[in-house]
Amino acid sequence: MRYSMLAFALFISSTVVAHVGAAAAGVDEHEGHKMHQGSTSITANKTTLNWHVMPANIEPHKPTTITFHLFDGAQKPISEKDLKEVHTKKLHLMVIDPSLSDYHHVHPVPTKNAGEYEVTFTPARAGSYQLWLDAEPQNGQAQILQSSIGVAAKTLAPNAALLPSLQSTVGDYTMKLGLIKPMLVDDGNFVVTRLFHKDGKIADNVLLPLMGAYAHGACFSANGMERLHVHPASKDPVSEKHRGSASQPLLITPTQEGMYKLFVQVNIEGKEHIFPFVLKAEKYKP
Ligand SMILES: [Cu+2]
Repeated sequence: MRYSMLAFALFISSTVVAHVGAAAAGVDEHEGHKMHQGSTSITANKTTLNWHVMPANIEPHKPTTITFHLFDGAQKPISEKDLKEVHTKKLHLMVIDPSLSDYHHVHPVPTKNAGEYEVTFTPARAGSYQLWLDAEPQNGQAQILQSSIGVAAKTLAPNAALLPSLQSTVGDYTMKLGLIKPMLVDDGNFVVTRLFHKDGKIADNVLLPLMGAYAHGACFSANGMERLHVHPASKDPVSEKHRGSASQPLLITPTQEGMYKLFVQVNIEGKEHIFPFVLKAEKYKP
């Protein structure tokens, strides 16, 4: 099989959550990921999800509760039963500060009020946080909702502040990223994770399933316009007893030129680890 066909097939299977929302909307992908304050909606064929995020005070190292209302195009509250489970959860909320250094992946739960959800996280920084919610209605397609909390940041992480970094150490483990070529905008780019123990040996068979996958990648563009949510293009774990290879291939298709912060979240022998990296997306130059 030609590489491009393979890449396309894997693109469909691995990045469906990140891309279906904007594609279904019939909007230009660049537009679909634009950042808005307050509330955002992306139109799908059937149920359109909207959300309204309640203001929250951000104080470093103090638990902050994010509360939001989820409703459809007719203002009807969306309850948990109206949502499909994706990667073992009904809702995935990714929270990131403007410097793209403090990342949280949390799972909002319904309150007793219809369509209301909340989740608590502990920010490491003051200021504002960007919110990216992944949700898929029973009667509709996967959607990405975006908002922010705290005092709006004037600037996002400037490109210059992020230097490419393909190696990251957390606790006893080091993860390295392998790229076969520079990462190109609007192209499928294979980025392969390789996990090593501190003794330098490759750490095979230490990855446990985490939310139905061996790895969850969250990739944020430095300009704040895009968040990609990617999973290994290899087979998902079949049972909780299975263990994954040290090499997990992620397929990343950036639409923005410049720096991307990538967080790879894995479960190493029962303990969650988040490895940060910085990648550069370049325009194709013939
Ligand atoms: Cu994920």
